[in-house]
Parts: sequence; structure tokens; C-alpha cells
Amino acid sequence: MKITEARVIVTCPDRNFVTLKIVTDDGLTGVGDATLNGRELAVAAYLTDHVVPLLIGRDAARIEDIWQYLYRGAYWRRGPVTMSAIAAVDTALWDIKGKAAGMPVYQLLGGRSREGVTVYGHANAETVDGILEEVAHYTALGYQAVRVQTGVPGLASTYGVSADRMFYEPADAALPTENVWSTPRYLDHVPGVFQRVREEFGPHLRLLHDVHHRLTPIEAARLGQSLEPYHLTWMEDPVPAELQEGFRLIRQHTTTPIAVGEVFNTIWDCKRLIDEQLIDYIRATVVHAGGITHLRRIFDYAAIHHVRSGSHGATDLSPVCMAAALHLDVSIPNFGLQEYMRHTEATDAVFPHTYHFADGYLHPSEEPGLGVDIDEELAARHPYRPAQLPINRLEDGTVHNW
Ligand code: KDG
Ligand code: MG
Repeated sequence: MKITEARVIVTCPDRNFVTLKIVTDDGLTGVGDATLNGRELAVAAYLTDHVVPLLIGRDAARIEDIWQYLYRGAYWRRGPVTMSAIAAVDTALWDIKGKAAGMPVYQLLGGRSREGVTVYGHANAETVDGILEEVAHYTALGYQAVRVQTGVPGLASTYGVSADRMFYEPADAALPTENVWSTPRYLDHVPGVFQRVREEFGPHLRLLHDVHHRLTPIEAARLGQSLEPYHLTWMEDPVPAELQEGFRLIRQHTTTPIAVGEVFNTIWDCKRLIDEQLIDYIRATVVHAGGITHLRRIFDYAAIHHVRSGSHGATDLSPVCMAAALHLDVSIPNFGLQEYMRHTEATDAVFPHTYHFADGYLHPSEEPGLGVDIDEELAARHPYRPAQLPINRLEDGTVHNW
């Protein structure tokens, strides 16, 4: 089962995606997602120039060995570009192994640990009334968990809220748009929104909120305390996570559970957070954290510290990443929740897949491999469009975290 070809495909069916397709001499193919929102071409070049030439002639069955070869072999370890490239290779090789075995990938990971993968949707609106409508929309679709993002009075735009609610896409311009942020306005407004949502929907709906890295530890502690009466499933990315020790302070002050990890690339980014049980959910993804092989290592490490998974599943991860995530989600013992932002019709058409949503759960494909592919002819009709993520400034003009 030798690798004969590896193609890097960049396409923009409503947003940019980078996909790696590996072909073997016995005619099997596998796909991996390599999308890094706003920095797509850096990963495409890394794959094309530095990884694909190393793959040709290698045994596609040796997933762990190829992972180690690419990780240790680069000498310059870690980082989102390197790890997304390694992830794409790893994911494609698991796809090939599943096809060779005639089994869905989750069977190779130990088989099912649950019947379905509980997902959360996004209720985004400027006003509280808008949010109540959006939450009702998701509960009507069968969702048991909803992330709530609200506009903040006095701020022109806020993370997570857009006109196109179902298909929110933050990378909205060739050069970054600029948002204005005020922590005091935000901290004053958010608890009242959750009070209204709880009053309206009762105690059982699982509610989540993404702070998107904007607070300091003591501000996050205040937010966590003020949200305690509304029993959130998690408060996400309360502070930037470069300083893992910073989470101790939040933890000392609040019982609101904490989820972190969408910008993490390796187990080293979350080791202390997990060791010291400073978080409750680890949100790393297949694509940005080194593929199925490395993400499973992170989840296994988390499992022995009572930390559950909560994988990132925004629309800037392609259906290839989602397909792979679901095989992990359904098999690991410590699954928590899976984010599920729906892709647009154009994206779904370029990435035909057989995972499906029913009654609040996503179900992984039962086909051999991952159960997802890329239609390369259709992909070619959607050429790359430069698009970057916004930046954030405080009201006095200081650059802040977006
Ligand atoms: O590209 C950035 C997005 O993936 C991110 O803003 C989405 O925070 C996010 C989430 O939780 O979905
Ligand atoms: Mg997030």
C-alpha cells in the first residue's frame, strides 16, 4: 500500500478550505482537512513544498511512523501551520486504513462508546428577543445544547453575531475588518441575557457561551460567578491560553465549567490545564491538533484527569474534519459535546459525506474509512478568495484579542 500521489486542493465554496488527497498504488484514496482560517495558503505551501515530496513511496499503513517522521523530522515542532499539515496527512491515512479494512474509522478506534454524538448549535443575535427566537429554532430542530452569543449595547458589532445567523463566517474581508470592544459593557450585559434564556427555556437545555479570549483571569472569574445561577455547560476561552497558570485564578473563584482549546496544536498546549484540572472540556480539533492520532492522545490524557472532549466544529473546518471528529467522538470514553455549525449547501456539495444529524445528535458515517470525499471538479469551480479574520480594538484604539 504505497503512496503514489498526494494532491493539495484549495477551494472556496462560500469560504476557503485546504484539503489533502492521498492516493495509493492499490487504488485507495484518503482525504484530510488542512484548513487554517485566514492563513490557508501557508498550510497549502507547507504541504506542497515540504510534505508531499516526503510521502511518495511510503507505506500508507504506517500512520504512527509517518506522524513521528513529519513531527520530529521537521525539527521546528508544533505551531498551527505544521500541525495542520501533519493532521491532513494523518487523517487521510486513517481514511485509507478504514477503506483497506472495510470498516468505518471508529471501529478501528475501538468501536462505539455511545449511540450518537450530542452537538450544540449557535444562537446568535443582537437583541435578547432575537436570541430567544434563535434558541427556539435550535430546540425545534432537536438540539439539546445551544451556544448563546449576544450583541452588546453600545458596541457596533460583537464576536459571534452576524446577519447570516445559520452560516456565520468571521473571515469576512480580504483585509481584516476592525471591531471595537468594551469589557465593562460586555460584563454588565451578558448575565441578564442568560437569565432571560433560562427563564424562557427552563433548567434542562444545555447553555454555552464563548468569551473568545477577551478577558483577564479576574474579569473571567467575575463573569463565571455572575453566570453561576444559570448553570452553563461551559464558559469557553475566557482568557487567552498562552499562560496556562492564569486559569488557576479563575478556577479559585467560580464553579462555572471552563472549555478551552480551539487554538491549541499539541498536548503541550494543554498539559498543565489538564494535569491541574483547571478546565472541564478540551476543545482541540482534528485539523489543528495533529490529526486523529494526536487528538486521541490528548483525549486519552484528558480522560485520566476527568476532563471531557468538546471539539471545535466551526464552519472554517471542512466536512472532512467534521467526519473525522465524529469517529473520535463516538469512540472515546470521555466525550463531552461536539460543536456543530452547519456548512452551506455549496460547501456540502464540494464535500459529499454520509454523516448526518438527527434529533440533536450527529452520527458518523458507516462507510469504510471516514465517509467523506472531495469533488475535485466542483472544487475547481470555486477558486480561492483572500479572506482574513477581524481584529479587535478597545474604545481608546488599543489592539485587543479578537
Ligand atoms: O476561525 C476562527 C473560528 O474558528 C472561531 O472564531 C470560532 O470560536 C469559535 C467557535 O467556538 O466556534
Ligand atoms: Mg470558540
